[in-house]
Amino acid sequence: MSGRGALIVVEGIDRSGKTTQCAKLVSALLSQGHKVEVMKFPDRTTETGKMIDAYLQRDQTLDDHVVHLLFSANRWEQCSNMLENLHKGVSLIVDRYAYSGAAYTSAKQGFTLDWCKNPDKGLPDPDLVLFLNLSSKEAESRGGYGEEIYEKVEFQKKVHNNFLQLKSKQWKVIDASQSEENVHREMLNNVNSVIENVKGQQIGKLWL
Ligand code: 2DT
Repeated sequence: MSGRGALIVVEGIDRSGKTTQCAKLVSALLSQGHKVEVMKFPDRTTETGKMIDAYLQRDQTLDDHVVHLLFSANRWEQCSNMLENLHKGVSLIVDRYAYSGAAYTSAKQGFTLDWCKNPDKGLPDPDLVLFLNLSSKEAESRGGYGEEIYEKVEFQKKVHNNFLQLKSKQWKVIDASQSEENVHREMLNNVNSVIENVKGQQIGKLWL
């Protein structure tokens, strides 16, 4: 049966394995014959993405509110493209989404989760959020964080707590400390059933 594609988001703190798992998921789905595309936020190639990249690499100082709104704008830029693909029956595997937006900014002083969620309200609502759950300590032990602005264990700990506050009914929490293959299998099982189930369903609006 044809129908719309599923919007699948993969979330987690830095080093939880998102990018590796997204790639494995896409190749497994393609070999099963599904139409699928992978996306990543921030998309560092657009104008907003270049500003975000400069900020993350500490080449440019920006007000924290501005950074937050840039991350959100970077998603809205892709909104019509995402809807078009979903309606064409293409499933999207998205490496980070608005949950990262809210979880990271609200780990900064003076930001509430509620304020952080606002600019992303109305984006396409994911059919499934796979949260790769790993403590900040375990993540750090995977070879240490890099040089970017958020890559500090104390900050990641706050981000992890914030993510858990954003859990909703579409979330599946995956134990990311398992072997790469076990994480993959668990993710693929969840994705396969969601792709089948959403075919006749409308696309919702996030946080509305
Ligand atoms: P990557 O290491 O995955 O490229 O992410 N971030 C991401 C935010 O602060 N807000 C957002 O909306 C998104 C999508 C997480 C780069 C960093 O950007 C953070 C890590």
